[in-house]
Amino acid sequence: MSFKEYSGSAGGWGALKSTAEHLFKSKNVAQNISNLLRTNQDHGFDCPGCAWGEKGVPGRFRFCENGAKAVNWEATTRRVGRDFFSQYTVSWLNKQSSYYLEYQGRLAEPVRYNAATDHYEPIRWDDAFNLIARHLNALEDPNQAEFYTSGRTSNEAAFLYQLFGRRFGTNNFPDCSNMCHESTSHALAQSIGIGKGTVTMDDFEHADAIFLFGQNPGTNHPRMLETLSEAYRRGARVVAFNNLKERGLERFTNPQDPGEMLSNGSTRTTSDYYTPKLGGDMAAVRGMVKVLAARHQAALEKGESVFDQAFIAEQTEGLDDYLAEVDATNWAQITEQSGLSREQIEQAATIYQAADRVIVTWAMGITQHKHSVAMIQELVNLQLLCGHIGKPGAGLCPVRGHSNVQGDRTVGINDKPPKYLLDKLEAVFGFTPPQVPGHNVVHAIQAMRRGESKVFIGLGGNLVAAAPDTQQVAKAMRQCDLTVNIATKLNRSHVNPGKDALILPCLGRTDIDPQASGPQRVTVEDSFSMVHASSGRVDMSDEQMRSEPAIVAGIAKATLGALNPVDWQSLADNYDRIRDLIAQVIPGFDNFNQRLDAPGGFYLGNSARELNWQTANGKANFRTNVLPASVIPFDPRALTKKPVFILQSMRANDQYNTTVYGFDDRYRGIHGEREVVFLNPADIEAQGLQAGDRIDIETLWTDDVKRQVIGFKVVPYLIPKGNIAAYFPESNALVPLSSTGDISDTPTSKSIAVVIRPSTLSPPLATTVD
Ligand SMILES: Nc1nc2c(c(=O)[nH]1)N[C@H]1C(S)=C(S)[C@@H](COP(=O)(O)OP(=O)(O)OC[C@H]3O[C@@H](n4cnc5c(=O)[nH]c(N)nc54)[C@H](O)[C@@H]3O)O[C@H]1N2
Ligand SMILES: Nc1nc2c(c(=O)[nH]1)N[C@H]1C(S)=C(S)[C@@H](COP(=O)(O)OP(=O)(O)OC[C@H]3O[C@@H](n4cnc5c(=O)[nH]c(N)nc54)[C@H](O)[C@@H]3O)O[C@H]1N2
Ligand SMILES: [Mo]
Repeated sequence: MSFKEYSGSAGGWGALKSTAEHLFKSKNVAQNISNLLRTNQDHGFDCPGCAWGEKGVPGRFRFCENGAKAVNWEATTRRVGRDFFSQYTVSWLNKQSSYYLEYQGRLAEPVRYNAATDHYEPIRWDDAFNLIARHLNALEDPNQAEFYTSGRTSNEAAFLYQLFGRRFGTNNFPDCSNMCHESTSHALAQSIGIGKGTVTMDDFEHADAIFLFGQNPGTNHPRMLETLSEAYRRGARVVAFNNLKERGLERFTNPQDPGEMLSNGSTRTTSDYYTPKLGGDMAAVRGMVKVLAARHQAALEKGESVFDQAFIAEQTEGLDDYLAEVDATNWAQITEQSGLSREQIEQAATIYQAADRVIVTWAMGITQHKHSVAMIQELVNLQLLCGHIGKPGAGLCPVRGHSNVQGDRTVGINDKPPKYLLDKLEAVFGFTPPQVPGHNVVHAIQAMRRGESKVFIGLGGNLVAAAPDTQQVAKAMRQCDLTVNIATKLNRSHVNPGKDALILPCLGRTDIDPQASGPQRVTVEDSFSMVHASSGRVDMSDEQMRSEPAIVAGIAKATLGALNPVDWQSLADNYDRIRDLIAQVIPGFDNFNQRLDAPGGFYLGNSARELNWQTANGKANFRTNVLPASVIPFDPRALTKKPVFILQSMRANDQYNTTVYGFDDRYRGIHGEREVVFLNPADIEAQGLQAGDRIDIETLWTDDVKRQVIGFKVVPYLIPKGNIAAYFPESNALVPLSSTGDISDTPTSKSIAVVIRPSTLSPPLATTVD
């Protein structure tokens, strides 16, 4: 069986070609090229793509294929307004693909759902705000409202939103990060006292080894490839642990390097590649520690050491317990769960041991499992053993997703708010915020489904398509008395309206944001805790969209009336005033407005990097977790005699989460379709299938709900036997909402037990409507 492998490197001419195609498709070419030139520049806008950082080299054109697509998608001249909505019923729109919905253009005016006609109809902004106020104030309890946030929202909008929600009386702030790096936040808080990464961009220039776990930077953080290839070029070991062979983790041609482009050259991005089984990384790292511990014992006899004993003695607690557990873990379990041989694990340990400075990075391949918190703590344990936190060139680097998901949490989007935040809000604004934790994404959906939560407000995002059990979430939305979506583009959540429903069109990152005091800038925080300003370029003065802060302020003012803790209008008039409030409430933001003027913004700092451990015992903690009995959320063998496969859901190259830009995933050799499933060739053969066959996939889970997708095309791929992969959001129908990570409640989107069968039906959704 042959692979239709992508022959090029990641980046390079393929990326340029793909970008050019997307530029022309958006029908706004000149403006878009000018936009690209301003992405991530001082005085430009922050890229609405990923949360990778930027090295401050002013004046340089920072090209990234997927950032370009994100900019381009937003800056289209196509519009979705009253004519569009009068033409199509909501039921008809709900039958169209995600691509079709978003491709129609930017949402142009506020609209309200009319259930009698099944159409959205225009509504004035003030009427929309008053309608929301009426619904919210009619609730028996403020906890019947859900305030969802997606991570593209600016610090300013997010801060106002949490202030409003808490003054209204709830901590119900479900957030996209609940489906993303929530496991990271929990794991790191327990281990090192802060839920963020400890490294800065500079550290990558000094690392001797970079270990990457469960992420696909070629597609999701393309600017990271430049960092990795530079590290490789200067002799650092770059070691990937990935369930799949990903092209971006092999070779990269930097589109910003004319020499490399013209010579068709490329640089490797990794020196070593391991393909563990899904969920097997904890076992792999446990194995590495077992090897290192044995070598450490042997070294001690010669008066040497492998571990950093001074660091361990001064900075940490819990070593003995942890090493006892490592000792008790047997190799059979390690190799079985990881799918790696003992030799491979020894080899990885040797690379690790030889490096004086190690960075460990990770993303969704690590965070979306049942045992993710334990898995991340195992990564931290490894780094603590050798003192690889708090020195240059070493540390922990969870690579965030949405461009401001980290910042939104920093400024208060948190269903479990820390006490200092609530106390500060009380001191500054003179009201007592609700003290009990609110709903995360899973709890919010369950509460809506039970009819307990009645109003849903989404500040960006697309919960229906992003969350598990798509049909259940759609029903949950439809049961609400009111759904409100503040958004740039039409999506699946909007076409599953509540009994009453609003779509409120907002300005995006690329747009100029004019307010009473002049054009405004907003701020975001990247994965390296750098806070910087972003100001858009596209003139929207003839349009009806409003900025996110202005919309939140409008809703708050209408709803709270006499309870208003602030003058919302004056805050919306001038975002400097919002930043002055953030400076008063959130640690690290003193002189916020002044510090923003520094090129590249400012660094918020990280306590763990300073060896200041904000944990209960004031130490960095080795966390002792037993390897799970099984890496999947439950044992499905009682349910079937058929072979069970473990499915991961992941992103293709032409998408941004639920936003589908196109139907290619060129690094994986996929063109023109998304309903594909990647299998090991041996599994394909054993199942009596052939490449190109269509199969149905059905979930095995503890309840009686039938979860299936049909007609997915079989693609042979380098993936461990027993593991399969498909794209999200299509595969979200297979993820059970109640299958969540321990402690974090993150849906286990990388670990779904399924059975497969040859398909007899064709897929239900049109996928290529233009
Ligand atoms: N262009 C683009 N950029 C994006 C996004 C996008 O959709 N498009 N999304 C943004 C967001 S919100 C996020 S969170 C990030 C996501 O960035 P990633 O985490 O890179 O996203 P995924 O596509 O989910 O990829 C998961 C990767 O982990 C691997 N993997 C899966 N399970 C395992 C496992 O158990 N072990 C190991 N070792 N590997 C595993 C998969 O093979 C895949 O390469 O990207 C952000 N950037
Ligand atoms: N099965 C599976 N499910 C997953 C994942 C997975 O790997 N597998 N990944 C999860 C992860 S990591 C994440 S982060 C979530 C993402 O979940 P969300 O953040 O909810 O989803 P997005 O697709 O990023 O949201 C896209 C919508 O945001 C709106 N939008 C875009 N820009 C702006 C803006 O500037 N302002 C406003 N107000 N709206 C805007 C547009 O209307 C667009 O349709 O999905 C999660 N779901
Ligand atoms: Mo994410």
